[in-house]
Amino acid sequence: MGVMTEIKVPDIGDFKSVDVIEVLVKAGDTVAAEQSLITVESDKATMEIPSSAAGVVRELRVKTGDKVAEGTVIMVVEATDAAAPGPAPAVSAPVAAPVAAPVAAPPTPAPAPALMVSSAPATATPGTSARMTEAPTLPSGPAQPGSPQSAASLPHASPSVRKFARELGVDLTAVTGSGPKGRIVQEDVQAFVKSALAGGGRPAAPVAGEGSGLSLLPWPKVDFARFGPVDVQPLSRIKKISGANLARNWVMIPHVTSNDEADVTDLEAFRVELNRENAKAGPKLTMLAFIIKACVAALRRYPEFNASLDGDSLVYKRYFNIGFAADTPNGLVVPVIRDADRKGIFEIAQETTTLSARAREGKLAAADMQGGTFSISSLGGIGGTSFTPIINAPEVAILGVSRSAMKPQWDGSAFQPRLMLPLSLSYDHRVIDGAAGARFNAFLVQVLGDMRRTLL
Ligand code: CAO
Repeated sequence: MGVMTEIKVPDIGDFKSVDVIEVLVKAGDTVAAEQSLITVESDKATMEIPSSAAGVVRELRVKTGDKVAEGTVIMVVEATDAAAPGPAPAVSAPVAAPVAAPVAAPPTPAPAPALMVSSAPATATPGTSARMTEAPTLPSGPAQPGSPQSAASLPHASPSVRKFARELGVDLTAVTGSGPKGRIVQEDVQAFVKSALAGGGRPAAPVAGEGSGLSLLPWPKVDFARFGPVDVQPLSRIKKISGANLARNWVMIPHVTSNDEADVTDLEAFRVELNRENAKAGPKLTMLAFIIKACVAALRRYPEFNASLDGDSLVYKRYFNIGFAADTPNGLVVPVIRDADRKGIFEIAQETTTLSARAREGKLAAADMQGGTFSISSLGGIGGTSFTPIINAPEVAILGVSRSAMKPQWDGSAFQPRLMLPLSLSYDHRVIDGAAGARFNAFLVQVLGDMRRTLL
């Protein structure tokens, strides 16, 4: 039986307690001196801890997720003749494979005594036997093609994962990390390769002219607390769900937003008059209720706006369910007025009032938000002159409404003060041509200018 040696975490500089994020060997493995045993991570850095002795791993004392500090025993190694230090340790062997992607991590440096494979400048206290890799802070803009990527813009991954990616020719900037703080783990690289192979693509970065995936850079990681005090609040459940939907819709739908203005002077006077007459009896008539009715008329006239894409087909819906964005303390929700074509202005006004109250109380049922065919996002009560509403997939268009304002309008002989309502129509350009978008808006302008047109 050989001599048993405890392998301990060495002096790791300023880092008192760090997380074990990878264990690179298992009981029974033969390790060489300087071979990386575990990867640890602090708030700001990752590092691999090398073995200070050669031998066979007899006892593993740490696992992924443990916290370790200087002096923590990582494992017990039994010295054997066969385990003499070799030039090519199993885990940190120099990488012979070429780096396929131009922005992959730089090649592995020549092995240095007691230093791990690292692709970033060392920041550990001199004399320690572990080299630190600063957790990358990524630029918000894209890397310049062909330019070497600085250590500060490297994706967040441990050195062994970088090595693994290099061996497979994977550009880590194209891989989404599933580990804590978005760290890329080995499984992410494997999943990336599998999906690239399944799609017939290549794991390396896309080449100009090839129609491949988005290949986005990982999200910038910034230690905000370095620049001043911060508060961290978890996102609400609604924000998480709506955020994921908005992000998908924004990147997958080619949006075009067409802006116009409707003269609602007469309509507003009519609305105010009706509200005065019905002050005690009915619900308050809102501009939104009239806009919903006007949209139904426009959707009847231009049915492709009331449709959804289904593969290579367009599904035209013969019902008119109009969603409206409601701002709530917990985030945005879109309740739906069903069969708005069969409802009068008072009924629609009553429903929008009830649904938005329920939305603010967090009491909407799932069914209240389903089956929409077209949406309206009205910010008119708040302000603004125009904006780009994001299409609520699988719908193909959404109308944004901003604050109406008195503006001078030329009537052919003089300027007249008129109440103008800004309309911002976003539509899916795969389904709707620019001319159709402008026509839809122009029709809405006509209808809102004279609601009698809804009778036609
Ligand atoms: N221009 C000027 N004033 C307007 C207006 C417009 N386009 N629309 C409404 N207003 C005024 C109303 O006249 C009313 O004023 P008074 O209180 O003096 O009568 C006030 O704004 C409130 O309007 P309202 O009671 O009619 O409510 P609404 O129908 O405009 O809004 C709702 C209801 C649910 C749409 C709104 O509460 C809301 O949540 N809006 C935000 C939607 C949102 O967040 N969209 C962004 C999504 S991202 O695309």
